[in-house]
Amino acid sequence: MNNYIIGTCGHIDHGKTALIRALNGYEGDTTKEEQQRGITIDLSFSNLSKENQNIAFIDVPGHEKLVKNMIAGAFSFDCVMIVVSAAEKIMPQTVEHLQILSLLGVKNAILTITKKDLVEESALASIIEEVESFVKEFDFNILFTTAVSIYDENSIEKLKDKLFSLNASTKVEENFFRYYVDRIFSAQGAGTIVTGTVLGRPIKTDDKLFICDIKKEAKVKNLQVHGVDSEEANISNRTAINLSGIKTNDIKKGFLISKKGYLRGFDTIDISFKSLKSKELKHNQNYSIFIGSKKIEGKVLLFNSTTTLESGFAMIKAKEPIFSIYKEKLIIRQGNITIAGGIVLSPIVDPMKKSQKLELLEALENENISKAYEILLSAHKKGLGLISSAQRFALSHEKALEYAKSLENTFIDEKSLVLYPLQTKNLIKTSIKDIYTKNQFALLSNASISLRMKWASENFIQSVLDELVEENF
Ligand SMILES: Nc1nc2c(ncn2[C@@H]2O[C@H](COP(=O)(O)OP(=O)(O)OP(=O)(O)O)[C@@H](O)[C@H]2O)c(=O)[nH]1
Ligand SMILES: [Mg+2]
Repeated sequence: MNNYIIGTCGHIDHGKTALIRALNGYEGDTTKEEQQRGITIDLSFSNLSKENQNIAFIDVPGHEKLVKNMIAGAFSFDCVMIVVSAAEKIMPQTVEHLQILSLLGVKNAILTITKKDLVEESALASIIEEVESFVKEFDFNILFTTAVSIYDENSIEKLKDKLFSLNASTKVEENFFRYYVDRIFSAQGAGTIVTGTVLGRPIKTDDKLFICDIKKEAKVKNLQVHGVDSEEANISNRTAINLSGIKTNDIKKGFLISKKGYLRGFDTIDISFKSLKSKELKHNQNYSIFIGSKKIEGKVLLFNSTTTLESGFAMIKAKEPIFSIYKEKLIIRQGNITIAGGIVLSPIVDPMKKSQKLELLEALENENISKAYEILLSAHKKGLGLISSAQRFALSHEKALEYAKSLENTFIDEKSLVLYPLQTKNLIKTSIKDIYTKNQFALLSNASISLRMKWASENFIQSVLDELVEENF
């Protein structure tokens, strides 16, 4: 099944929700508050399918005070439908949404001019041109531009056809399942149900999942993909998971669900960032960090402790652990103001000298993974786990192994999945010689030595023993 997520963006009242209703009949804005105020407040999710194609829509609010809700949906867009009213053209939240989407790295875009019935037909061409030239200032790949009215069925049908002709899925398959919870509810007889977008690898019914934020396991009792019962949920699928073994009250919006053993949470992470035009990040100030559908409060510490910066490296010191992966995007805001966008460079922070850290961040920013491995290995003399590559470098196991094999002066233990710098052998050698000098009758085996040096794998120790034999020791 070919599927992708198209999310809306645009200023309040420009017709996002009405357009989705025209496309698939879905009635958004169903809560009492939404109906009273006549605006969208939280995200809504709906579909449009044809044959083996499914488009999942995420509709976002346009209100300036609700940008936080918009971000919680935008991180998972494969493509954005930029909705601009022909009557009002570009407005403040059109701009803010475009900025946020650019910072989140969303590239595919469809430009839809709505409410074309409200302007003279003769004026439409120049309106389209004006809006298009504004949007082109951003780094989007505009797949097509169209003008519609919900009262002109023909324009809606044409848009629908074009949407089905796209192949807009953009997500890369990471090494493991990741899923940010965006809604939680309980259903009579079923128990806890969460909804979210599948990132990374698929899941199946009966799979055991791990809720990172509360370190609890839960089992997949049932799955629904785009509203239909399903055995499996794949990348970019909007998925409802019925979880067993967990109470509804235990889960909150923004929690990250994964499989056990892949992700570690850290309350400090390293990022690179870029501020919006005429904005800056201030050293050691409090900000709200939006990552996935989660909002976290924390301080930003600029790497070189200047007072303010428009772009550079920084450390986020959060009030709770962040379960992020390499290259994951985040948005930095202060109150209701969007300040900057960030890219996670080190989701796992290792203690190291500042100069070494700078080298590591530069390597990670330039996607020089071999160099990053090298630097990390020199900081992890007692072994660097290969499993952590999934989080550190967003690499599959095979790719991580390939990189490891290309490294010089490195011992790879493929069984215990640990890398050691070759020079660490000397450490083990010295210790063996010590034992032997003290007691010539000591029984030395890889197993007995690994009891003393818990960080060293048996294979690694064996390779040292083999060398000692070769050296006639
Ligand atoms: N004349 C005309 N009115 C439209 C059209 N599309 C939407 N509207 C009207 O515009 C108003 C706002 O539409 P919504 O779809 O709620 O706007 P929205 O962008 O979802 O608003 P928020 O979610 O609050 O940001 C409603 O009264 C719609 O009926 C259109 O093509 N023509
Ligand atoms: Mg709406």
